[in-house]
Amino acid sequence: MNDRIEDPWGERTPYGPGERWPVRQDQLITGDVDDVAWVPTASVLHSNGDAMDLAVRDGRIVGVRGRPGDRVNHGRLGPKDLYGWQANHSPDRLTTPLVREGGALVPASWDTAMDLIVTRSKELDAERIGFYTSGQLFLEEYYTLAVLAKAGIGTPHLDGNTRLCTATAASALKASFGTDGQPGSYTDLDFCDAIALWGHNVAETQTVLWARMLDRRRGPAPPAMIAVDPRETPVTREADVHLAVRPGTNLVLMNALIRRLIERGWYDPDYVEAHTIGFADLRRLTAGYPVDRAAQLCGVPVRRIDQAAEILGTCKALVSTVLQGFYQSHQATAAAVQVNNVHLLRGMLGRPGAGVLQMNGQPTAQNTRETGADGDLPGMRNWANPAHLRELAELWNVDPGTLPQGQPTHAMEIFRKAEQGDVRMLWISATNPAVSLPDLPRIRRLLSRPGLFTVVQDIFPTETTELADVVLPAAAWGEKQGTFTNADRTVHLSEQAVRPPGEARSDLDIFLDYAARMDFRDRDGKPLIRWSTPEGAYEAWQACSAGRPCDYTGLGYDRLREGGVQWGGERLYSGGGFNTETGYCETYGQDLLTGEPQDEAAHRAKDPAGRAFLHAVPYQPPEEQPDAAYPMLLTTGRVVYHFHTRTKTGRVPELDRAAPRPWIELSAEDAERLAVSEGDLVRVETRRGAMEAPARITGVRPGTRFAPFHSGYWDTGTAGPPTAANEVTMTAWDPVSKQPLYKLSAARLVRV
Ligand SMILES: Nc1nc2c(c(=O)[nH]1)N[C@H]1C(S)=C(S)[C@@H](COP(=O)(O)OP(=O)(O)OC[C@H]3O[C@@H](n4cnc5c(=O)[nH]c(N)nc54)[C@H](O)[C@@H]3O)O[C@H]1N2
Ligand SMILES: Nc1nc2c(c(=O)[nH]1)N[C@H]1C(S)=C(S)[C@@H](COP(=O)(O)OP(=O)(O)OC[C@H]3O[C@@H](n4cnc5c(=O)[nH]c(N)nc54)[C@H](O)[C@@H]3O)O[C@H]1N2
Ligand SMILES: [Mo]
Repeated sequence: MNDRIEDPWGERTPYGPGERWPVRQDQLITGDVDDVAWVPTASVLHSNGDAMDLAVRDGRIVGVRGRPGDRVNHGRLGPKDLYGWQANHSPDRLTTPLVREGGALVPASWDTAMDLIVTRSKELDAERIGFYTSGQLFLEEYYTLAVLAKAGIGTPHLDGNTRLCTATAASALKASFGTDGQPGSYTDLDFCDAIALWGHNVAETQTVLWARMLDRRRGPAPPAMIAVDPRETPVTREADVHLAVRPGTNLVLMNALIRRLIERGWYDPDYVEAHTIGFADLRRLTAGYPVDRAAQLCGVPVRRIDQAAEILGTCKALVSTVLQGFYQSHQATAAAVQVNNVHLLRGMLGRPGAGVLQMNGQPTAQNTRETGADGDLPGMRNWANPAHLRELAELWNVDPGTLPQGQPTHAMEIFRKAEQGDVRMLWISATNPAVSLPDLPRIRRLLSRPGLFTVVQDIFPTETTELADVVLPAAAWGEKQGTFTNADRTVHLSEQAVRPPGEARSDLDIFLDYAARMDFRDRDGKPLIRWSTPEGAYEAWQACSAGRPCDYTGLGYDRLREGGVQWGGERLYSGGGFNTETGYCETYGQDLLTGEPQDEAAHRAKDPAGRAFLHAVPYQPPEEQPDAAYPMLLTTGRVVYHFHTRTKTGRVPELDRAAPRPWIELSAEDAERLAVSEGDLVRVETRRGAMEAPARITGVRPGTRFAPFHSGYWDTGTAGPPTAANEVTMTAWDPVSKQPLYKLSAARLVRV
């Protein structure tokens, strides 16, 4: 194997259209291979779901290998997966509960810690208690949390960090197709003749998926490639057409592309007629977006938009992927939905090579959404549909009135309630908001409020555990059993390979312990939560999912032991029927400009009857615009070697060495104007705060800066200059999905 730090994608194994992607098994192991036991799992450092085995010797993980037979990766692994498991052994793992005493966190027994939490829970009304969870736990853990929060406590304040991540994927899928669930499959890459990457730096964020794309590009009859990104990245360098749009103009571009498809007749009128509603409005609205107007607003040449339109309009089988360049911007859902529109107009769904992936980011984000740990109702049920609420009440054997009614509280609102004193207990699991939420000065302030009781459940000390009242030590991936579902609906079973350190417990066991101590009961006085193992939780979830789009009933642990399986089959919507029946859909819809929910009568009046919605939305400029004081745009994102707030990858020597510090990207012409040289320490300032890092001169759009968001103060010690990008980002979100606008701040840059 070549050096996966030097070359994150590994050797090419070219293949042609309709052929099977060749196997290439990647492996990294310390010591002798012959004396290890192999334990199956899948990657938890991105959403691709790469299947792998952990090598175990003497009760310790000593390496990994990709699983050649798995449908997702055919044996390949990326740099984070090859090296990342070493974080499990970090000497500073949390091994006992901690409680705050006289200002400091001190070790305590599980009884002491849990008693504090239970006492506080019993003192407070349901609406005073909030839960903020993750996209990195296992399905069994989310489902248990969702049941205890909704039917045990009865609070509407439950959400995941998936709000920051793929809330827009869910919103866009629901808005167009009626429910969440990816229409496409990774195997579409084996058949397509065009790939469009909408705000997705797939080369750095899903390295194995990128390897599959590159292998098609190096084989016979390669697919064309379009990339939309204001920066130069490995993706944009490979693409045939790179649209380096000004941040915040995705919707203008999409409207112009759609106008072009319609005016050139590059659409399938029979498919549109039979399977969609809204075409006339879409045609009327996009007529206002001629290519030259878009070129001006987006800051890209007319010719390049025309080239992209021609590829989209004339290809035979298109794969689109959409991610944070679209989702973390204003009008996020409106823009993401236009990608669905392109596929609907061209009938590019439900057949080999034609698919949309409204991507996930975190490894288990799909499950947060499916199980309702993001606040939605479990099983892609509709919170506004009383029949769906009754189904759940029946299943859990509780009175429907005990479940929270109405719209669930989204994460940004939960934090606002904590700031205002409406939420008095906040239980944070497997996420590090003191680095990952926008406007960190505000987040630190509100998490430190004396009136707020904060529980933080993590595997390491973090910027967030530092602010907690109680810290609970969790078992990590590899130390517990459970399932999770990747971005193309493939479900993997992850087995327990080793024991957790010290007194750390699985997140499932922690939630079960809490439910038992709270003595949650059903209508007949029996325990509300009747399972005590991962498989028991999974079986309860299977029953909950029955008859819904994400039906897991055929996918028991035994079946998953044979390898990853997709729920819903290879592709959704093959027959052209969508999940938009009023009684079945997950949402009655929202105004995509304002986010205002529509009611059942409005949905019924449209009579979608299994047809998909073509939504038309006018562009509005972002609220925060560059001005004299803050003349440029800052956008933020990821680098290939690090995962989020670096709690794992920062503890892995190979990965830490590859990118020990953040940086700030600017174009050569801006650097010259500002007299900044490569490596100079620079400072980005916004109305919220400042961050400092060395300058990097790159192919980013002039007028735009980019900073990775990975580094909290844990990296540098509290005394150092601020390195987290979220010191400068703002508290603002897409009105439909409520996903924050990490990709868009007016800022200025100064040399330090
Ligand atoms: N190495 C690594 N891989 C990861 C992760 C990680 O932390 N590290 N995290 C995982 C998770 S949770 C997620 S959500 C995914 C995210 O995966 P991506 O979405 O691919 O990652 P980002 O870097 O956040 O954003 C993608 C691109 O959006 C571009 N962009 C910025 N502003 C705009 C804009 O206005 N319009 C357009 N069109 N593009 C814009 C940025 O320049 C960036 O290159 O990655 C997953 N995989
Ligand atoms: N500026 C800016 N900010 C962003 C983004 C951006 O692009 N730009 N992206 C956003 C996105 S897409 C995301 S997904 C978020 C990610 O933001 P976070 O979720 O805050 O990031 P992580 O560092 O992954 O935090 C996960 C935490 O869970 C812990 N953990 C890991 N495994 C387990 C486990 O099994 N059990 C428990 N209990 N704990 C565990 C880790 O140690 C870590 O502290 O950041 C968001 N913030
Ligand atoms: Mo994410």
